[in-house]
Amino acid sequence: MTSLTREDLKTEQPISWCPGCGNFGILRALQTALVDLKIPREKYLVVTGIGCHGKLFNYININGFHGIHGRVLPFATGAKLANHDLIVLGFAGDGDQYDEGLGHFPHAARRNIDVKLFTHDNKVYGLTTGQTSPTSPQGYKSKTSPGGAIPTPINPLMLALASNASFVARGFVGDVTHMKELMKAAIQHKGFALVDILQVCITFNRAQTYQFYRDRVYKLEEENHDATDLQQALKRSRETGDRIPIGIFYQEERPVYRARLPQIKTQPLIKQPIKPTKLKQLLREFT
Ligand SMILES: Cc1ncc(C[n+]2csc(CCOP(=O)(O)OP(=O)(O)O)c2C)c(N)n1
Ligand SMILES: [Mg+2]
Repeated sequence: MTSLTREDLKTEQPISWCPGCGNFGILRALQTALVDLKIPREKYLVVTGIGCHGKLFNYININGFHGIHGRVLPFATGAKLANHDLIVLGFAGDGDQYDEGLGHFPHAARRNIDVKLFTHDNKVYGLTTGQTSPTSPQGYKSKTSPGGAIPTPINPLMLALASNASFVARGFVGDVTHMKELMKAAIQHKGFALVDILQVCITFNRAQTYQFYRDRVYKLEEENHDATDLQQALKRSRETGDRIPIGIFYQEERPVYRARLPQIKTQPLIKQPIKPTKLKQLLREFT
């Protein structure tokens, strides 16, 4: 199959996200990005974490792996190294990626593992009913921080830039067409790509609403941003107040991790013949 339609990408699973959830925008952007790219669907692998975002696995008719909490990047990395012909798309939550899975994040970025990471950054633990997350703003009130969150939030874009990520972007669920273009750019980028998505949780996060973001977001490409300039990218990534930039902050060409692995230079690992180890010989050697 060479071309896909949105219908091809739908599944029969009833969608259980709350009506108005920002995840609908992410699903729609993904469907339309894949339709636009005209790449056969068997080329893709979707890997999701645990949380409301993880249900995306059930709603997109693409081969997938619904992993465990915080482990999108290890699974995605393993899949990519085993079969580098796959285009590996990871979908993680803010809790999932920037709390439970935080340790994996800078390493995937600095290795330039060729996976695309889309984070549903709703600034709240959605599925477990609204606890404060690592990206919740300081002072954020929830059942786990009734007096207001004490720590400052993690800034995923600064973290990605400081970890030498070769593609760093931010999208907003209130602008699906723009987000779709970011997804396409990330998928076409050779190397690790982060698209942190401002996703609205209408049920538990009553602070970062659609209107909150509509009043603040602006597009980098409309302000002469130079995405090859790391200093500019860092400066823009620090803007978090009344003006919140969306778009591509930074992009650079750098060899991907697997290109430096001699074992898989000629063909993917899964296509290589299995040479059974001579067990007896090994046992003799090590006993
Ligand atoms: C190891 C582990 N710890 C905790 C949980 C419980 N848990 C399930 S979903 C979730 C929060 C998900 O929040 P986030 O990643 O932001 O996703 P969202 O629901 O907001 O999309 C937690 C803590 C779990 N499933 N596994
Ligand atoms: Mg969340």
